[in-house]
Order: sequence, then structure tokens, then C-alpha cells
Amino acid sequence: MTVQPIAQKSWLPADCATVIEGIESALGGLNDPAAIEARLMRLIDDHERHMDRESIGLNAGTNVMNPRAAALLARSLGNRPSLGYPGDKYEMGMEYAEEIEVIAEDLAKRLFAAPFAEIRVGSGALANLYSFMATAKSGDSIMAFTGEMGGHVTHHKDGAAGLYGLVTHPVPHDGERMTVDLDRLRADARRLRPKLITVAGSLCLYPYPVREMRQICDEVGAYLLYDAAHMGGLIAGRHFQAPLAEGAHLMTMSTYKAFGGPPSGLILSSDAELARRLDQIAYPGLTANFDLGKTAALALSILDLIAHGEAYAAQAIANANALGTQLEKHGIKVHRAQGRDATESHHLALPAQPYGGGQSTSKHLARANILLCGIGLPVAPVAGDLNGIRIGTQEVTRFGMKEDAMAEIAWLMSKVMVKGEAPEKVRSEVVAFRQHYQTMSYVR
Ligand code: DSN
Repeated sequence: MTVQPIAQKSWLPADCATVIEGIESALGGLNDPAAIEARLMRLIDDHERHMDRESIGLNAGTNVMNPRAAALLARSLGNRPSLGYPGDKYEMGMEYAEEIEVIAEDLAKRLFAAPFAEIRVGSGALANLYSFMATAKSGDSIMAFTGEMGGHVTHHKDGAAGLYGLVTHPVPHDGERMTVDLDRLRADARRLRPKLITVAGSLCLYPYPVREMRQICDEVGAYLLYDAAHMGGLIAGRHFQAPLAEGAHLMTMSTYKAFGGPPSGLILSSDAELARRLDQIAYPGLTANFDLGKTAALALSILDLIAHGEAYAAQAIANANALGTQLEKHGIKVHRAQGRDATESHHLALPAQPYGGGQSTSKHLARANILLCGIGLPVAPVAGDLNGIRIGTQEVTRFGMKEDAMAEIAWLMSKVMVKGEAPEKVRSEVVAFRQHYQTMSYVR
């Protein structure tokens, strides 16, 4: 059989095809298993050194895990299928695993003071898909944040919502105040009669008006879903809004961002009927074999958040504000709602237009080992790129950094973004700075 090189997929962007072609041509036709294994091991070591020890991790959508939780991902329990309820699994021998499942679900409910938790979800995107399936059917309308407000692709045509056949209309937003335009939302929701309204997504500088949105949902017969993909860790630490208590029927999240847990997803709910539907979507529906290794890692990560979540969330928010202040001192504008602090979360947003665009600036900074990424903002567009830069302080906070370290990070960023120093020259300073922050905080 001839293996079709990945680089020849006709739909790949040309730049990606070139990179993949370089990787594939170095593989020697995959004919030397020992060489391939050695290469794999070296790549893993290099990746971990680069991202975990030598870079300043400001990507908002990621984190480092408690190594004790991470080790559970490699345990053999992750290999075993687990179909059915504890007490009546399809395959035999699962009595210990069943207890792990029960512990994780009960811990998740306790962490978020939620009546119901669905833990068998593979990711935040799947958590959204399950929630769409539980609240709407193909052909129905929903409303969601647009990209300018940090809306996530899963809420839209190209993501889970569209693939499931939902038609997504925008939640009207007030860009200057970085919040929902409630009057327009009410008018649009009355006209469109959505089955679901989603709130939040990939950029959350401030809490959203969940109570008022729930009122609108009740008026039009819609469910309200809070996408806490990024805010899960802060909500767990009681330092952001409490979406379920404020009226959201559902709260979804990924568990590897601010949450600091394994690469998985979670759905919390206050509604018994929705919990029943989610249960059936998970089993026998879409998650017949969920990963028990991740479930155990999730349980351990929740114990960390119960013990340290409040202090972690408070420091992450303080760090984001300190970083914003320091960046502005160096002449780097920070995007904020009119008359408010730069952020009330661990997220920070910078208009990217002065630097050429969000992704291009991120790629430039990455050459200095400063890792972040672009985001959409309600400001003038940048042709061919995102118009914002998104920062998250959750990972640097986990590595024990405080406000003084934020001043150093702002200085290092300004060298590349303001002074125009070559990022490759700044990299050695970044690596040296990172050597002081190698131990993980806020873990048990
Ligand atoms: N991982 C998400 C984020 O960083 O916002 C994108 O899916």
C-alpha cells in the first residue's frame, strides 16, 4: 500500500503543507521503528522543556497539571471501557473503577455547588455538543457570541452547533462596554425564538449579565448555557461570577485551561430533566467508553481546586491586572471596557493593530519563547489576521509568579513589541527568567 503523504492533502494551506512536507521527508519512509521511537522520545522531551520550563506561558487556553494528576493519565485504568451505570456495567471487573467514577462526579458537583455534573465528556467542544443535543434539535435556532466578543467556533456554523444542524444567530453585544446588549437581545430573541442562548466563550474580561439573560430566556422559552471553557478555574475559586446560581441552566467547560486539570470536559447543570438527557447522550449515546484515567486525574485536580482554588484565582486575577498596568507603562495599549479595570479575570486583551495582527504578533513573540495567541476584539479589523492579542495568567500563576514577575514579563514583551529587539535575542533572557519559576503552586 502506498501511504499518501499528509503534505499532499489538496485542502491544506500552502504554508502548512510545506512544514508537513519537511517533517515527512525526514522520516525515511517510516521503515526504522527504533529510529522513529527515539525521535518520538526526543520530541516529547524537547516539547516539555520548551513549553513547561523555558517559555513564559501566557496562552489562555492551556495550563500545567499537577504531576500527580498527570501520572494518572498513564495508568492502565484508562484502557478499560466502562459502559453503563456504576453497579451494572456491561463488562465485569469494574467495581473499583465504578467508585472512581462516583468520586469524580460528586467532587465536581461539590466544587461548583451544582446539583448535577456530567463528567464523561471528552472536551469542552463535546460538552457544548452534548448541551446542544440536550436542548435543541437539528434545524432549531440558537443565539451565541460572535468572534468579536470571544464567541467560540463550537457555537457556530463550522463547529458543533452547525454540524448538528443548528442555525446560530448573534447575541448582540455592546463592544464599548464589553458586554451583552440586553435590549437588543430581548428584541432579537422574541423574533427568533431560539431554543438556547449561550453566554461567554474564549475571552471573558468581565462577568456577564446572566440573571438578566435568564429572564430573557424565560420570556422566549429558551435554555441558557454559560460557556465557562476559560472561566472554570476562577468560578471554582469563587472569584468570578457563579453562573448556575445566577440562572444558567447549563455550564460547560474544558478542564485543562484555568481549571488546571486533564484534557477533558465537564458539564454542570441545575436542571434535572437536562441532566437526564445529558446522561443518555453520554450513555448509551456518545461516550460509551470514557477515559477512567482522565476521570481519576479530574478527581485529583478538583481536590487541588477545593484546597487552593480561591488563592489561585485571586492571584491569577491580580497578576492579569498587574501585567496590564506594566504593559501600559511600556506603551502597550490594553483593551478594556469604558471606565473599568483592564480585567476582572485572568484574561487580558491587547489591540493588535499597532503590531500588525494578533496571530502574526504571537508568532513573533513565540520566537522569544513568550507564548500567547490572537483573539477577535470589537475594534477595527486587521486584514488577514485577528485584531487582538489574548493573554491568560493562569499558567504563570501556577508556576508561582506574582506581581513582581509580571513587571519582568511586561519588560520582556516590550523589548520585542516596542523596542523592536530581535525576539531570538530576547529568548535567552526569557529562558533565564523562567529558571526562577519551575515549581508548581496551588497543588496539594
Ligand atoms: N482552546 C480554545 C481557546 O483557547 O479559546 C480554542 O478552542
